[in-house]
Amino acid sequence: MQQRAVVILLLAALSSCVNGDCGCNKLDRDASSSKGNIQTETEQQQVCQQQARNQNKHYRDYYAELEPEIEGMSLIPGGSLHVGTNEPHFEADNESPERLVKLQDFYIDKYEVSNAQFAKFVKETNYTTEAEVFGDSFLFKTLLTPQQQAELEDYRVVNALWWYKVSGVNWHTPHGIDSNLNGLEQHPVVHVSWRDAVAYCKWMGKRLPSEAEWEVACRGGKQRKLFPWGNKLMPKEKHWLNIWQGEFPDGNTVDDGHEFTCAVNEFRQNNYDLYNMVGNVWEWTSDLWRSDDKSDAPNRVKKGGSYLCHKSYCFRYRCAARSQNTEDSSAGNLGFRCAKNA
Ligand SMILES: [Ca+2]
Ligand SMILES: [Ca+2]
Repeated sequence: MQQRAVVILLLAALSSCVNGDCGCNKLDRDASSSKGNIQTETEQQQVCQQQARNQNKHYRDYYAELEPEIEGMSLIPGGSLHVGTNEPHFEADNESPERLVKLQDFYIDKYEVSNAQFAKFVKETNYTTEAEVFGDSFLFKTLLTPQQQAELEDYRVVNALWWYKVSGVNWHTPHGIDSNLNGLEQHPVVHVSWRDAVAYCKWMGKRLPSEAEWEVACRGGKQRKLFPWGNKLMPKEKHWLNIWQGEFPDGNTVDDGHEFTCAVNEFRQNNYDLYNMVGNVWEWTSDLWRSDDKSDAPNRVKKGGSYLCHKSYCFRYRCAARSQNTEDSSAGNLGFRCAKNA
């Protein structure tokens, strides 16, 4: 009988929370002032439910519907949710239109996968990444000496001459063939292809997030915001993400403290307790860029932008922004995080 009473109390508490009595509405006041509708309420409730789950962990003993906690992951409430935008910055990227997607509850990693985590995977499985098989990966020019840049002039990416294809570069040597992982253990693993990311997530009993899942997680229960925390790039005059400051590509002032990657737990960005969703490294998603692409190495959607993004040429550190790479490609600013069904 005691347990039943607790369950009833809990249901009453959750019900009042959903009705807005727990103060969650304050978090989303600006969202509700946009186009108030049922979806808006759904998205407000997301944060509310998430908070109820996080604040009332002991209720799990009594309330079977609450999902168990998974270390290092956040539970993202599903529902009918908005993705995309009607105010695209890059038309060709198909950021628009805004649309509703229906999602089940799911888990997503709080952090990008780190070098230490990927090293454990490689140690236990002897996995060889695609960059190691191909024998090269793409490096940003400031990681090369002027002499190396001159030697590798013909190995630059057309239309993006700051990228060099460099032999011997892979996840072990993220900053060039003479580099190593010392001091970068908690930084995101890079130079990993989409297939490498899929293999890692599978080994973890997880999977890559779909683009819609990634974007809903990025939005943190808010609606029609540019960034996971809102529309302002630097609330409280603080840096909220690792991107490029100064002139691109020849004058990074490093105002945010990071010329290249930062630790995966550096920038907490939203109410779902997610870090570095935007900025730091791009993140692979499971989606094809074009659903009818039947090629051997189709383009896959990547999200979030990276430490190399600058508003002048790559304003893609927004939740709705998207880009693509072939699934066998790798670079020094591209990593991933995993998801899991709830
Ligand atoms: Ca930076
Ligand atoms: Ca990221």
